[in-house]
Amino acid sequence: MKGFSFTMEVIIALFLAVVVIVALLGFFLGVWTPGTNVVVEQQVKSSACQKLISEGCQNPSNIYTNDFDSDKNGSVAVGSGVGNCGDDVGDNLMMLCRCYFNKPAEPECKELCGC
Ligand SMILES: [Ca+2]
Repeated sequence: MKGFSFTMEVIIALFLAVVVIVALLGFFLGVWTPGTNVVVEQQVKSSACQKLISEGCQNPSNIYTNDFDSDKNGSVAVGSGVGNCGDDVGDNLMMLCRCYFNKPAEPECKELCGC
């Protein structure tokens, strides 16, 4: 009987350990990673907005977001096109506003940058 109870304790301990590991993995994969992406998006936005402001708040589609897939087409290529998210129009601030910050129109995008 003592052996049985020891086995049950081990099973319960293992079960709890697995639950804790799964919870931690879920936290890191499900919560932490999107949090990191949001930080990156904010960094790209703030540096692109600084460029927009330094150029007198002109056309956001002329501000390129280097090394960031702003038009969400799966590749990084600068360009001043404007289109739907997923189209290969070029990674620029206007597409960043449209595809990541829910600001599809140019005045909204400028406002997001504090222009
Ligand atoms: Ca792209």
